[in-house]
Amino acid sequence: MIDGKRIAVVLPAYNAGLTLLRTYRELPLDIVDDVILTDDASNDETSQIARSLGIHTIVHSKNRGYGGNQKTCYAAALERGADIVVMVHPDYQYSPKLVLPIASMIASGHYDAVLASRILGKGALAGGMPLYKYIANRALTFAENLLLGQKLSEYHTGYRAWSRKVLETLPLEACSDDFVFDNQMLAQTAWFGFSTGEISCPTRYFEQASSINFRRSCIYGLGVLKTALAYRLARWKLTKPSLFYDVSAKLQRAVPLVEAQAQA
Ligand SMILES: Nc1nc2c(ncn2[C@@H]2O[C@H](COP(=O)(O)OP(=O)(O)O)[C@@H](O)[C@H]2O)c(=O)[nH]1
Ligand SMILES: [Mg+2]
Repeated sequence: MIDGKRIAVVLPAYNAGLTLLRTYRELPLDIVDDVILTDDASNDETSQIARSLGIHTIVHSKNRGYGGNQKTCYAAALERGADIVVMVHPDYQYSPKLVLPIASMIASGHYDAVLASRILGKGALAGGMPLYKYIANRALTFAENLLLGQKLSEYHTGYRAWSRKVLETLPLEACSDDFVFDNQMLAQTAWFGFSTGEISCPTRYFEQASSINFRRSCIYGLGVLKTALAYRLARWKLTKPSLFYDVSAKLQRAVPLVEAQAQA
């Protein structure tokens, strides 16, 4: 708890067996009330390890994709009463020790969402981020800041936090089940007028922490540009994309959870 607010950490996992324990061990469990892992049909021991650690574990019967996995995470966190939800990749790429300051920024009431940025503080290249990913990150961020009217240092981190209000308001079911989910969610956050803060975070690149190849990264990059353009056109009232207008697409709480748990 922070200031009487219930803190959940959600871990969207895919083949995280080799890094989950290290990630979990560094969580500040004294202030974290709930840890939830959703296993997107991994081929390894992810769910067994998660259960052995006492983590609330949900297993998808088949691979839904990175975005689909996060939808399950957030639905579960809301269902279990979270006031603040911190999402961190369980691949030990980001420092779990920062959950306290990240969640505190939301508990303060100043921010609705918080991103742990690898770009603030110059840590990305030092942490081993490949140069092509760094350049793409900077270029996409520049374009997005222009089109979304924001001033963020990056939009691509796998470490982010949300207030309950954000998760209950955004039409997250209208977002993709693929990697571009992260970006669409941030565009929705801006669209619905929520404020986003940032904190700097060290990053680590090693084999198990980074598996997305060049081709998938390019698909993601194009999706990011499409999302930012959609936002700008919608702001200019030229289009009404479901990403921003389909208010019926709020997170379906029970349905995916029942399906996921029944198959576990
Ligand atoms: N649900 C799901 N997650 C995936 C899949 N492939 C990768 N991920 C996760 O997506 C996240 C980002 O991928 P990662 O390879 O770490 O990217 P990078 O760190 O940006 O190079 C990680 O937490 C992966 O476990 C997948 O097929 N399904
Ligand atoms: Mg990673």
